[in-house]
Amino acid sequence: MKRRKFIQNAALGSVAATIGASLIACTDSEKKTVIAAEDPSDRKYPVVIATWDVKEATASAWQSLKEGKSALQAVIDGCAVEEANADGQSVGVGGLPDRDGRVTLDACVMNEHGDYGAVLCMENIMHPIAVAKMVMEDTPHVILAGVGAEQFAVSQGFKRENLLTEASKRGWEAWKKTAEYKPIINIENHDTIGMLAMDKNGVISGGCTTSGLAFKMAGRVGDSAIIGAGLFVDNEIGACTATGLGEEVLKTVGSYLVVELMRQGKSPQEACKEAVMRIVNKSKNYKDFQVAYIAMNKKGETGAYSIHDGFVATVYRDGKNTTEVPESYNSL
Ligand code: SD4
Repeated sequence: MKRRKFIQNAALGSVAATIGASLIACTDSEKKTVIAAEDPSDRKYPVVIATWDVKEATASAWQSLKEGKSALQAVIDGCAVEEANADGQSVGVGGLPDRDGRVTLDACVMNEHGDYGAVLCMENIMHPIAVAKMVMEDTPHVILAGVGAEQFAVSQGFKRENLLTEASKRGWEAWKKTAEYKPIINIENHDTIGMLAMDKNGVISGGCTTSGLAFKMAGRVGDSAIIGAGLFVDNEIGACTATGLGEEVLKTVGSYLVVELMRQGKSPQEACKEAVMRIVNKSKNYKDFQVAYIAMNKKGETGAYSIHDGFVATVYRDGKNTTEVPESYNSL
């Protein structure tokens, strides 16, 4: 497939820069005025964007938006498609296990109010993203981990099930022969699902769900469910979510960084690129791992950037569900 720039329109970039500059100089109430005063023809929403080639997931989210459900519910419905897909070996059922053979899941959500809920290292529950929403809405906490998260899920009516499929078990048994821990770049071209949705009123929410890195140490938690790392939503500015080697995303608080860069006037694509470059510039071994960000701003413009080729994003906009090939730093 011919590589093309994800969203790169010089005119849009300069408009974004102008708006960003005005936002920096504005008070909070003025910020809302700036956004509300935008020309409606400039709006690029409703829109859904997700990491990797997950057209069924984005279609489900789009359908939910069409039915008038909230952006948050759309994200949960979209991510649930991949959580239930036993063929996907990095999310939900079928996820590759840790080195002890346990499938442990991380997931989180953020809504337009900046509320956040997450589950970490949870076993035996197929839909961690739905549990994360309940943590956000129905508990006094924002994160539940391990056995406590599982118990909470069961108390909310989720059923316990075995998430280790025969295929993933075989993968684990094959891995044990060498037991060499080496995260693979762009594993199976389908990975952690991070999803951002903006409804027809410009309201943004996001979610991220994963089984984490295959053959990780027991108890390992990555970026996906950690606010500011795997996901960040600021309804006044935009949102970002990540995929790839979570340790690197965590150390640079990647998704928060992308949103803050958009606040300063960068387009989603420029902001994703700068956040990726922070990692590239700090890590001598960036050639050995992948990190990718996807983002949207308050106008519904989207962008993405990855360290290596091979990352794709799925965007549903104007009734069209398309796989986009973002720019990357380093062609493999
Ligand atoms: C993690 N970021 O647990 C996740 C895994 C992932 O592509 O996205 N892999 O570190």
